[in-house]
Amino acid sequence: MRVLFFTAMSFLFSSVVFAQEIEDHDNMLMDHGGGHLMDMGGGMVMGQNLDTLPGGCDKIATTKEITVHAGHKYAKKFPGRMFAFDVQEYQFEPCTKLTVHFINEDHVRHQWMMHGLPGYLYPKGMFHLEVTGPGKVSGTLILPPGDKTYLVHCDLAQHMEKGMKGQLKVGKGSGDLPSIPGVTEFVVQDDYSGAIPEKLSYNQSTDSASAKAATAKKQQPTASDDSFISGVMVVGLAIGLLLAPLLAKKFKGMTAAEVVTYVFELIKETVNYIIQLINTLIKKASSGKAS
Ligand SMILES: [Cu+2]
Repeated sequence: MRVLFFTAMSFLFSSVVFAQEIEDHDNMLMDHGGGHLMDMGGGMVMGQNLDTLPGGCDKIATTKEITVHAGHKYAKKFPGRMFAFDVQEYQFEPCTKLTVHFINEDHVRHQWMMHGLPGYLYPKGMFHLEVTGPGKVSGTLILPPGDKTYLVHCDLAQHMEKGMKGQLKVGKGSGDLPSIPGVTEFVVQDDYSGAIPEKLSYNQSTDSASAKAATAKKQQPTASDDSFISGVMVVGLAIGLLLAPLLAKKFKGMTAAEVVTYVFELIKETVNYIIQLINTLIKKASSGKAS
């Protein structure tokens, strides 16, 4: 009897703890129409479609359910990444009715957003689940026909770049998307060697990814070089434009030799003026000290 009591109590306790940790939004969502469901607690579903067949689907081919976990802890196995889904790649039959249970395990906002769906069925071609803070939200859509790879990601600033990115293939898919953690190569490979990029020895690297990155660096001038050159050019052009009318007036009717002489005189005068100025300042400073 006591054992039963303790079992019951611990079950109750653990379910309370679980409820506090992961908030289930599914029963709190309000249907706003057009497949848009939302509650005040940060749970949201957009592009929900329970029964409208996409063009080209005669019937629902099969019904599937997946649970997607999102959180910082799933990124730990991907060096340099901050957020991730627990699974990066899915594949389904065309015209599958898919229910996604999305569980956010972080104390920030995360999304599971799918792109490239038919716009006549899904607003902006998106199906989108969102939870703020630890919580769960579920949504359903019907996948289109044909072979296509769809991007799934979290659209919050920098979350995709930090690893929260995956792909969902319908049928055979249409190839692989870049920068899917653990699936495909990064588009821009970060370099953690600590070396200053400009001084990198391009031949020393045996790692193919960093060699590729090095080649890319070699081919393109760096941004700082570009801006320096254009900066000098802009200043030069501005000075030239300002001085051109003045000089043109001054040099009118002069021969080349006269112009050169004039410019030399100008420089000499300027230098003399600066020397005089410095002398005056030194004199002032020393007389100040003496008195
Ligand atoms: Cu996120």
